[in-house]
Amino acid sequence: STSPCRYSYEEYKETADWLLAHTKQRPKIAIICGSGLGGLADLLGDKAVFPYEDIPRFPTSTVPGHAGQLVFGSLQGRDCVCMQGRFHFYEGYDIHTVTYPVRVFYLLGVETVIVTNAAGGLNGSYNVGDIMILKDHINMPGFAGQNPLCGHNDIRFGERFPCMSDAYDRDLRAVARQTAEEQGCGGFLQEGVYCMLAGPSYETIAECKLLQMLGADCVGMSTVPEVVVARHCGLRVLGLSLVTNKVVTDYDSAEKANHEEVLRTTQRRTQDLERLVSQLIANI
Ligand code: 6GU
Repeated sequence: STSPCRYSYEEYKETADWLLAHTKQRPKIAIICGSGLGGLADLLGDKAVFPYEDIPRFPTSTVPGHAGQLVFGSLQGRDCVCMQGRFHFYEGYDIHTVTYPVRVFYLLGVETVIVTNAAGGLNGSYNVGDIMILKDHINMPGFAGQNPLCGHNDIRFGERFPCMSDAYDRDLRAVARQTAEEQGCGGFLQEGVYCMLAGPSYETIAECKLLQMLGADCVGMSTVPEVVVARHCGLRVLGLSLVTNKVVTDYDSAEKANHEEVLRTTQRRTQDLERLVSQLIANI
């Protein structure tokens, strides 16, 4: 539920100051890795690794085997901080906790956030394995009162009523498109609208048809809260979805949305996505 002022400025600051005292790195880029896409953090050079439970006031993972850590390091000669393991609303974290790391990034001096996720394909012309650059989003939990900016607004982070029509940076999207072409990913690259639902249940057939009518191209259970908080404090955002499965819209279909297919596709494309993000960072 939304308690007003879930966290104070001083709490985020304490976390950020602790991190700044424990690493010499000063990243301008943060990467929030989607489920199964955390392998990117292993590519960083000159790593400083902080398990979430060691970071003052940082949320901790309650799920065993879901160990999360912040990885600072260098990718393509650029200092980055990488979230290996994110907090999902469906795990029971409140919406302010889900976005806690984003304000810490801001206080570290980060200017650009790259978010990745696994998503279901709603657009009929999308294929399993496609990579979609986020052009826009539909914040369905926000419609239902779960916007991470609900509650007291601390002006040190941003304004009360932030604009979201430019949430996904046009220049970063152009760099992503160009890098994808160079990497040979152009044949399975899309650009579209991501719709977040709270999950954890997958969509019914009627819900999938509804989301298609609303103009959504992909559906998932993450990313949007982090993007809203990042834009609030003026960070530039690039979002990438991996289309891990196609949603079912036919009552006669025997297909069923399932986590195993999501994992299989993630494994198949994880290297492509890692290379894309890594090369992209060199180009921004
Ligand atoms: Cl089909 N739906 C949702 N909500 N999230 C997903 C997904 C589908 N596939 C991967 N993530």
